[in-house]
Amino acid sequence: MPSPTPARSPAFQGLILLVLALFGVGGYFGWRKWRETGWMQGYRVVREFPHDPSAYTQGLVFDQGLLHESTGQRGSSKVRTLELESGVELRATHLPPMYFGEGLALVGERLIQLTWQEGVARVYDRATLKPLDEFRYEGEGWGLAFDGTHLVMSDGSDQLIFRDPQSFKEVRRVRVTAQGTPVRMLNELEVIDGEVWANIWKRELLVRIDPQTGEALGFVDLAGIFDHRSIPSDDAVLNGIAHDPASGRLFVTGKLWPKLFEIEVVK
Ligand SMILES: [Ca+2]
Repeated sequence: MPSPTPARSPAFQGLILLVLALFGVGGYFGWRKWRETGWMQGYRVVREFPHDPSAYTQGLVFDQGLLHESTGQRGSSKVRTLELESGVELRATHLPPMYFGEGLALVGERLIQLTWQEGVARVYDRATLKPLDEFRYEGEGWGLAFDGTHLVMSDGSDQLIFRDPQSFKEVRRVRVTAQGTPVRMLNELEVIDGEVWANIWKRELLVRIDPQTGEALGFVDLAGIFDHRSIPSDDAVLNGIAHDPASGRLFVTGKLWPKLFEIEVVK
């Protein structure tokens, strides 16, 4: 029979709070230092586009002037293709109600969509969104991107998992660190000029990652990009990065956000 858990004394609880506070203060000064060294970059909004405020965005991919988006929530998850300028949905395929859609990547003529806790990646035809195939994997699915050779996947931890795009088998994985500190809660992903960019869950922050070593190359602070007073939901967080390599344009949005932003990264 397990022994009862001893009650925590007020002094013990005070000690825990003090330790947490000291960690918080240390993080604040680390953050300031990063800004001063230019390791933390800012942004400028170039254009705003409409975005369906019912879309619980989990994956975003730019494709020749269109966007493909994966949305979550069991019972309403989809993969859909949108017109960038209007946000109008051109095509959509609903997921079976037990699936919670997550990251999305384009590999040739196929779109690959993760599910959160179902261990299934679904494969669709890029042009029609017709389901073609499925892969199985272990663990949670969060973000997905394609670097031209491998799929890159996040699972909410500090790890990036690289997979073969034909078999979905794991090839390797790296831990993401910023000056030795793990960067956790990596969520939606994008490969940009050989770097992996991730947005961090519940933060308006992008991290730029060296895919070979997992080292953070820098951060982009998106604080203030979206006025959260318009959508008073804790779920309405930044989640969605898409890049057009031809023009260099960069797009971001969030779950339930009524806007999608084209941004420029600035010093
Ligand atoms: Ca993306």
